[in-house]
Amino acid sequence: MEDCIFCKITRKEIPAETVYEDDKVIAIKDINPQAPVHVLIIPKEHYDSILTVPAGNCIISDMHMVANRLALKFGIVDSGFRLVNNCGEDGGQTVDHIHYHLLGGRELTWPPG
Ligand code: IU
Repeated sequence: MEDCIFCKITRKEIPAETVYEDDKVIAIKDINPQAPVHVLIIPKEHYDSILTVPAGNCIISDMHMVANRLALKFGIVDSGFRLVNNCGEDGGQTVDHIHYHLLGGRELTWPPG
């Protein structure tokens, strides 16, 4: 996607603090962190949201596996963490390229705002 900000980040046209990368997924530090650990896990292939990922596509489980690895890397496995996908306007999605937020490093409250 030509104008998608996360596609531009995956193509390295816009700088980001990359903490993980493989052929399918990139993970970057969020520019506006909401917790001591706040990483975005982004597939390199563009999908507008979780609603447009085709059934049987492995990208969702790939993203979860990256989240597990990063939780280990950032030392938040024992304390716990949250993996969030915002979908659509009421869900708080502001970038229309599917991504998960990995949040941890502090006690997270519930329910979310
Ligand atoms: P959301 O779930 O679509 O609202 O999440 C988008 C996130 O992307 C949000 O937390 C932003 O701070 C973050 N972000 C970023 O890290 N770098 C950027 O260039 C842009 C947004 I635009």
